[in-house]
Amino acid sequence: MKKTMILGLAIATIFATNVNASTLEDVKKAGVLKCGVTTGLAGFSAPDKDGKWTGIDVDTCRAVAAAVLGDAKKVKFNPLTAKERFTALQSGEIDMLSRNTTWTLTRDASLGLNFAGVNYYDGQGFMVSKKLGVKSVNDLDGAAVCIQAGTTTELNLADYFKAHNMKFKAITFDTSDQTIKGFEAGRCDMLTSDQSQLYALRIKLAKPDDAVVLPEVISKEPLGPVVRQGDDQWFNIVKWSLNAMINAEEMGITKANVKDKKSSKDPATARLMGGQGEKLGLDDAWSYNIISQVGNYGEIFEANVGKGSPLKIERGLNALWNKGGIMYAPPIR
Ligand SMILES: N[C@@H](CCC(=O)N[C@@H](CS)C(=O)NCC(=O)O)C(=O)O
Repeated sequence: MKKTMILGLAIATIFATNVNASTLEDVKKAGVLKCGVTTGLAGFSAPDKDGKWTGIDVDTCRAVAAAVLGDAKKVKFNPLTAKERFTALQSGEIDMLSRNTTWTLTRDASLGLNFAGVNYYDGQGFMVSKKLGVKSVNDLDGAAVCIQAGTTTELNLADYFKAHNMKFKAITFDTSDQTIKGFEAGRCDMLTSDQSQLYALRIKLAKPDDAVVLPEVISKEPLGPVVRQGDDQWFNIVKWSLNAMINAEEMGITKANVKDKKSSKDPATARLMGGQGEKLGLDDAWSYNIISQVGNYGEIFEANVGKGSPLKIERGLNALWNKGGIMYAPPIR
């Protein structure tokens, strides 16, 4: 067992007895949701110049605050590095983690944590300086690689190079800001991270066009919100807050029309609009509050990482299951 895993387990065990099992009660009492996010990654979770956080992960936190507290603004964002994120959740420092975190067996089963769904299907990619003239990662045997510590990115990189009989030298950083600066300063031949993040990082370069994203995608990175094990009610609340946004998109319920949909005669729409709160320990307005204050999944995607954002990422895998993608939520009934 790896040292970090043993540490994680030990912390999970110590805190399991101290952390109140009812996160819902804690959040209601505090009047604010403590959500763990990145230290700053455009499109996912980043503070603007006035300190206002935006991003698809930020909106996932806001959806839970809207469901639980009736107010999407009642979130305290806690910036965390990749290395810090699981300990912060295990220790009770945050109520949920929403920080481009990949769902893996090890994280789900041995850290005392539960993944509550997927809010972005990603995969690991590579970015190189255009002047290297490289077309594929397979041309990069012996390369120095800028990478962030405590990520699946590190593990996949080692797997891929081993499987292709190639060598690399990892140049490791703690934050994405340091990683991109290292790349820009020429400390490495390439930078690797989740593909979505490559686009987010590329626009931070003084000359974004001098860097190219290579075609290879070497892993599956299903990213989603995470909670502590041992609190099924809270697990359900986070899970169904996300599911409500995905179902709303599928049913054509948007921030703009949700008010009219409230009186809809369509049974499925009526169910999403009310009557299910008690099962989650919430007010019946939970899902209405999410959609009216945060929006449906398609809306948060487009605003943060899609057409309405500088990243301009296509829906791709993140399109709904009936629109060519794999984004799929169980029904609300
Ligand atoms: N999805 C991967 C990678 C997540 C990750 O932390 N990626 C970096 C690479 S850019 C990041 O988001 N950093 C943001 C920060 O430094 O706060 C994981 O869960 O391990």
